[in-house]
Amino acid sequence: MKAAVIGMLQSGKSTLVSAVSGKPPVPPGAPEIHEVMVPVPDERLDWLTELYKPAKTVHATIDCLDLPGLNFTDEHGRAAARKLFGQLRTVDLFVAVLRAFENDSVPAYRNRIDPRKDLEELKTEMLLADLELVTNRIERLEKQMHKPTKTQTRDKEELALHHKLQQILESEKPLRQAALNAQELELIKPLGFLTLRPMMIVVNVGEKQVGQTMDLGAAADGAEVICLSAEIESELAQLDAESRAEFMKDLGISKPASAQFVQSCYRTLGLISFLTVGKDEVRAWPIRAGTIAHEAAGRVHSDIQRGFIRAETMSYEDLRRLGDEKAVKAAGRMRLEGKTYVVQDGDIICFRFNV
Ligand SMILES: Nc1nc2c(ncn2[C@@H]2O[C@H](COP(=O)(O)OP(=O)(O)O)[C@@H](O)[C@H]2O)c(=O)[nH]1
Ligand SMILES: [Mg+2]
Repeated sequence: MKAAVIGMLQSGKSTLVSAVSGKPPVPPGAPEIHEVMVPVPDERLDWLTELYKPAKTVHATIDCLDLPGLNFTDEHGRAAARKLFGQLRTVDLFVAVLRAFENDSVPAYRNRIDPRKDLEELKTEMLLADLELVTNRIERLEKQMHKPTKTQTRDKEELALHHKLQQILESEKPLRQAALNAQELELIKPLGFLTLRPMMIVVNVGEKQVGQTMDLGAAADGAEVICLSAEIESELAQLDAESRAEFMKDLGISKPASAQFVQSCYRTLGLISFLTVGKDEVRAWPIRAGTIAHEAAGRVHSDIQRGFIRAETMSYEDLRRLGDEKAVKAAGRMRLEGKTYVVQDGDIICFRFNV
């Protein structure tokens, strides 16, 4: 899963990515995209590691792209933003980081601290980028229409669809609100529209606003909004567990940013985790909710999917309650599931296969 962390210049993106990944921050003003793996904290893995004592424990990860800051105030900035948008057409999720913190030594974008306006500007620019894309595509397809080609039926379908998308964008709505069906989505997939992707919002608040929530009103478009101080969180991430817990209590922070951030990403993307256990490895695997056992097997290995026989499944809750696998079996709580079983969050699965 790839999440692109976007926002205006100096909104705290790199500080946030550092806080959630535990890696040192990319220096301000860096012009490149930095890919940083963010492990998904999961208490279940900690407990399972105690039980199985595996050679290694592997957390699910989210790939975060820490991006250079956006600046739409001049032509140079707009061109850079357009180029950057072009590189983000295959990400799964956008995380918009909005500045709400005061800091006299960090110049504010457009000399204002207004997360709602920054969000509106960002959304408008993403809409415009998509509108340009759809308009270009329409032009191309219309030119092609005059020539007899093998793909004419498909082109006609696509053209009609793009006219529909153009209308939606012109009415200032993101394409994720277009209620497209699976076939339509497949047709436009290669274009990678930005506003088709889900978005999650992080408001980077000042030290004194920690613990408060912020209402972004209609600007948020129903997206999930979390408020945190990237600066404080990145300092917390450097501490050992004990002093971190103490500081968090003092500051009134109930959950560290890494957990909040990842949980929001997970919810926004509709992800859950299934688990595998053994002497070699205890591991969490991220999948979309609704994934069936046969597909889940493919995540582990293509051979396992190909030779799938069944999925021996127990729930983490049962294992935790009953203590070990033997007790789970004795209690009749070990299930044999087939290919079409819909995998649940926290399922511990042992795939039986034959190749
Ligand atoms: N006071 C304060 N300063 C922050 C906060 N987050 C980031 N900064 C500062 O703002 C500057 C820009 O942060 P950075 O993470 O590099 O922003 P980016 O350009 O969005 O990646 C740095 O000097 C940070 O120390 C915050 O929550 N509070
Ligand atoms: Mg940065």
